[in-house]
Amino acid sequence: MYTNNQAVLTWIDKMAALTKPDKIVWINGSEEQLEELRQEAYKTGELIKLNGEELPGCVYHRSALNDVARVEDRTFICCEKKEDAGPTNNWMDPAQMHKMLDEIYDGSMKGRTMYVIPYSMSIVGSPFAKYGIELTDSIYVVVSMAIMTRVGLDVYDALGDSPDFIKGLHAKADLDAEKRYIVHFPQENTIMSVNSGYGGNVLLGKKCFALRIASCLGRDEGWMAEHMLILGVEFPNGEIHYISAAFPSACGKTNLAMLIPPEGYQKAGYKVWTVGDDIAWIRPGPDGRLWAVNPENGFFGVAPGTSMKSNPNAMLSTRKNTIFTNVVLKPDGTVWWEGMDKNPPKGALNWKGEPWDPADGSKGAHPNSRFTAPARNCPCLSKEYDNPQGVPLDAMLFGGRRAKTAPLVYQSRDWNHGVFLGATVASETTAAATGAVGVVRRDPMSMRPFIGYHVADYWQHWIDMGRDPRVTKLPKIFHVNWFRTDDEGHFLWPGFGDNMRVLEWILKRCAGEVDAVETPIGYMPRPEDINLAGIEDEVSEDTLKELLTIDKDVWKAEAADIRTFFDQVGEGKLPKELSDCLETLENNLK
Ligand code: GTP
Ligand code: SPV
Ligand code: MN
Repeated sequence: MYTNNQAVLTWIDKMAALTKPDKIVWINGSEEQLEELRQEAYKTGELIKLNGEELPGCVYHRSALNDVARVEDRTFICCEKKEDAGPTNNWMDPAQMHKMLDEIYDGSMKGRTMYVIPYSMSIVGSPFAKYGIELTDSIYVVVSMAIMTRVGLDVYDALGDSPDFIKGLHAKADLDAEKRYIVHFPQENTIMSVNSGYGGNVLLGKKCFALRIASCLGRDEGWMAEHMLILGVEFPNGEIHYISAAFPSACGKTNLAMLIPPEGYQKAGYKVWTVGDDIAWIRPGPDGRLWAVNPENGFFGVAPGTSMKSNPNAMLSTRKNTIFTNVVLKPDGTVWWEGMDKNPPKGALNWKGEPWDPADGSKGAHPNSRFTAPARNCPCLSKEYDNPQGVPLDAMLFGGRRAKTAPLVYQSRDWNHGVFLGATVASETTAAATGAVGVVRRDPMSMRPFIGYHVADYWQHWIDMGRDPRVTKLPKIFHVNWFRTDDEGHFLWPGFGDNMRVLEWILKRCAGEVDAVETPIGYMPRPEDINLAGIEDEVSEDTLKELLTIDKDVWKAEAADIRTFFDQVGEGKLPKELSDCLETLENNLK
């Protein structure tokens, strides 16, 4: 026992009485203790030690075959009133849910160990910091939380006697998909996850706490929890400007956060610095601007497609002390995934643990296979990463995978219109969640699976932040789309490092240094203002024009679809500012 905090002790006793573990181990965050646990997990096969020469400190992990992504249909927000969870969340009465869960958890840790993990989201003791304790029967969860969050005994010191921590209970139970539940009780600051061992369902500091619960805290306390990367663009004169960007799961946040500028930009002295790749907590600073921190401490990144070519900073982040989940395991104790290079290994095991023959056409790594890497490993980690105040935002970006509709980039007319752009984001679904892949759905602010309350109230919170007297200089809001395709389905825009060309236009707009064209949907670049130097062969003037074209008929259909969406989810609470924006859009398209 490392604390006398009664709220902590009483709750742990209660959870132990329910789950009945053979023993309880208090995690202190030390490397010695973590190494002991890894050794134990090597014996049971829960973890596999990787090649210590090539990948020092790295381990391999497989989750169960039916347990490889977030389960949105089994994720619940159990607030008192159903109408407060809104139409985008599953809801059940809290008492009824507790009753059902208690039966599932009852005795689920018999013969197992319960680990007590004290962790902080953002820097312990900082104004942004929020504390949590996760109880789990999985060593994989312990070692993952130790990478993804700040785990340590200083959390108990910072907490003192306060009951103000987020309670998280995770039990693997039988990994029965029919009894898998990821449940949030916002009014009890409690998260309960059972019958899963997949990252997003069980690393409770991440989506469950830092987005679903934190979005409720942000609404009540006047700040924002968003599914956003944070990056800094350094100009040749040394000035750094910060941007946050929300793209849905597996739609490019990690890649943009670690962008390497094209050669011409590098020669001129441009650099990009990573502050975060998935989650941003944002609040007004003393200067009237919005300041953002990354509450996490590591990257839980999509493996497939990550290569020394597409994202060398991510690759280099995974060369030590990293956990690889559901990728290909090579006979030499290293790892591989589709898109890493063009040489699929022979004699390797696929993500299921079966001998894998690349020639048979099957995928070796699961499309949602992931790496869990310490942020410290990242070569382009921002020097502000550890700044408890965070960084001031010049721009916020929204975007998604849209094959047609959305142009490469456009700017909102003002904050409320920017909220409209975020509220109406649509994107093709990906392998990050179970269910069909490639289906276009509305994903407001890329937060659809992560908003802990009614989506329309969440939009209202965004509108309210825009007129908060503490905020005197708001970031400018933009929409980007790296995924527009031609008629054969090829991407029109090279993306990745070349996205720097779009960031440059965005920051010039923020500085008032470049004009724009007013269009029915917002401000768009003049084609000559997007720098194509060095990619003229790949992106012709005609291609750029196409990327910056909006088809009126397509947009009329889009506006109609937005109206349907607003009707479905508004439930009489749709902020007037958003319905006004929709009317303006419809009129502009006439
Ligand atoms: P989560 O961790 O699930 O939240 O995902 P993410 O938003 O961080 O996505 P990530 O950066 O991992 O990218 C997911 C997939 O999109 C990868 O397969 C990338 O190769 C691909 N991708 C990322 N950026 C671009 C881009 O600019 N253009 C294209 N065409 N693909 C991209
Ligand atoms: C996402 O799906 O947006 C992720 C991975 O970042 S998970 O932690 O599973 O949510
Ligand atoms: Mn994410």
